Amino acid sequence: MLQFYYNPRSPMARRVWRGLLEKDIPFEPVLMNLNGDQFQPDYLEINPFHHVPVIVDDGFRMVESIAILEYLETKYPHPPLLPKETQALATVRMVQMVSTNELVPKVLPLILENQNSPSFLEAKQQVEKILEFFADNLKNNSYFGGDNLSLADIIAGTDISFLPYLGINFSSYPNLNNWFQRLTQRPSWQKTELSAEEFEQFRRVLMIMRKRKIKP
Ligand SMILES: N[C@@H](CCC(=O)N[C@@H](CS)C(=O)NCC(=O)O)C(=O)O
Repeated sequence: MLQFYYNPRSPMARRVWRGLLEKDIPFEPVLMNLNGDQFQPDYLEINPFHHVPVIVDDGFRMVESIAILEYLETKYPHPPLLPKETQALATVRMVQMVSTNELVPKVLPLILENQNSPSFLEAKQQVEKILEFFADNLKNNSYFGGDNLSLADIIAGTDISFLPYLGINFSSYPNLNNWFQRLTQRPSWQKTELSAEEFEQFRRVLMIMRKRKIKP
């Protein structure tokens, strides 16, 4: 059976977790305590970069959340998480890249910095720009690729899900707000989303990791 190395607080692991649940792929969860399990020699053999998530499927090892989701899409094509139509597919690819390359680098300053600090305010401004971009690309569709959930929804939806806990909500963008509500109602989300209390614990763990100079 496919093994899934994860920690429930890791957003990158939650991307893959949600993909597995949406596709109803049976898997064996392997819980990693990111306080040190990731540096054990056995794990470093599986992932020399000491990150979660990792999957091992029939002996085939994969790291990197997006690459893993792409692999799952090819190997377990039903239900599809990529649209077929050219522009819809291009939008999905673009949104997942924007989320990864523009939004994710702003996560740490938003979570860890004082809310009046220049780096927090700069990150917040960038996030507002990203939310506007997402809303423009979502248009009046239910999901970024059209009527059905796609990898872009899983990736961007996971990456922005902590924002409401930091006082950044989506109310200026009604279509994005409705999309986010739609996502949070899905069983895959309800099983994996962090509560406000769990988010607070996550924030504390990040602070400890930063002090110890571990990359969160
Ligand atoms: N680009 C990687 C990033 C994975 C990553 O940064 N994982 C973090 C948790 S969100 C981690 O495992 N941190 C512990 C460490 O690096 O020691 C991916 O998308 O899978």
